[in-house]
Amino acid sequence: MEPQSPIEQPLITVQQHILQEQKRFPGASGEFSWLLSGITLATKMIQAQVRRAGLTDILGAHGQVNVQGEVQQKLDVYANEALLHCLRIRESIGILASEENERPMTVHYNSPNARYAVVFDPLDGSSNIDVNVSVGTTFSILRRPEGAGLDDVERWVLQPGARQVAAGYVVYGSSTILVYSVGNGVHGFTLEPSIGAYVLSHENIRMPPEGKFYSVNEAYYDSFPAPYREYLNRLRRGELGRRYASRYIGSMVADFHRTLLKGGVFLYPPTTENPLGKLRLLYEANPVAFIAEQAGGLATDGRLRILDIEPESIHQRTPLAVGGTSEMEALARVLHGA
Ligand code: P6P
Repeated sequence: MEPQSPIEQPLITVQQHILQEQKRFPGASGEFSWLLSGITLATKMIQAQVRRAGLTDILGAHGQVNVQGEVQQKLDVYANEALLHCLRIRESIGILASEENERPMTVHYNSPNARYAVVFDPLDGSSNIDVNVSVGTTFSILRRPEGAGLDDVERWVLQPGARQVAAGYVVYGSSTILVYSVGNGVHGFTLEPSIGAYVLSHENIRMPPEGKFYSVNEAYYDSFPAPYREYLNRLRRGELGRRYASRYIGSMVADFHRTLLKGGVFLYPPTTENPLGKLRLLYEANPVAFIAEQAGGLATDGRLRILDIEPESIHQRTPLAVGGTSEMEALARVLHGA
């Protein structure tokens, strides 16, 4: 009798999965999987620091103020450097744009193979680092527009989210999970620390059409536009056909990840302080909207489908509501006066 294998089922790593997905891109020479492996490597480096944040002097403010006017936490700086380091050596990348940098970076200036732009938020939710709350990395991959030269930086990145060729995020939480899509469904990989590999743990994730949580910062309730207040009241009163509980972590990636797996709705409406919304279109809303739609959910800015918004600037903000079809259709009815 064959000895029992200690491994009950085959391990599929994210690299194997990417190679399988790669076959969907005719003519792709493996450069796409090489690009994505730069992201997976950088996030392993980041998670190793996030896990040790309280043990080294890496915790706490870096002292610099970033382009967002936010005091940079040292881990923000480290995460940004890790991603820039791992990605700038991928010859298929022409442009790198980060939440931490005012301007995009041009790499591989002369390479004809430089055909992708990667836009990312290296450490979303970083204000939560000091209190050990989940934080995350988001990324969005765009193809160079026809005829755009490397000096045409804005054209590479100012594309509607519908043109993303891939997008995803990593949540550094109770475990480290990478969720990504190349337009063929959504798949999650949990980091197995003992082997240092992201292993397939959530194949073909589908967002439940109806959930039991709504997720919003209720402290700003009075400053939300009236339709959003009415929507939240209906959720609270059970008028959408079920009782809802409230969950809000304050890290978009963690709040969205729960919404993706459990359903419901996550929203950051316009507020008095942020009349155009707080979240960033290119590297927060777009990756999340791409994943949500690939998993059967919806994402809007209250008027438009997030993925249809034509960006005008790299760090532009947008209102965001993302969730299952039931909650999102109910929001659309309220926003249209029903
Ligand atoms: P508020 C974190 O700073 C972040 O950019 C998102 O990750 C998060 O969803 C949002 O801001 C939280 O903002 O105003 O509720 O603290």
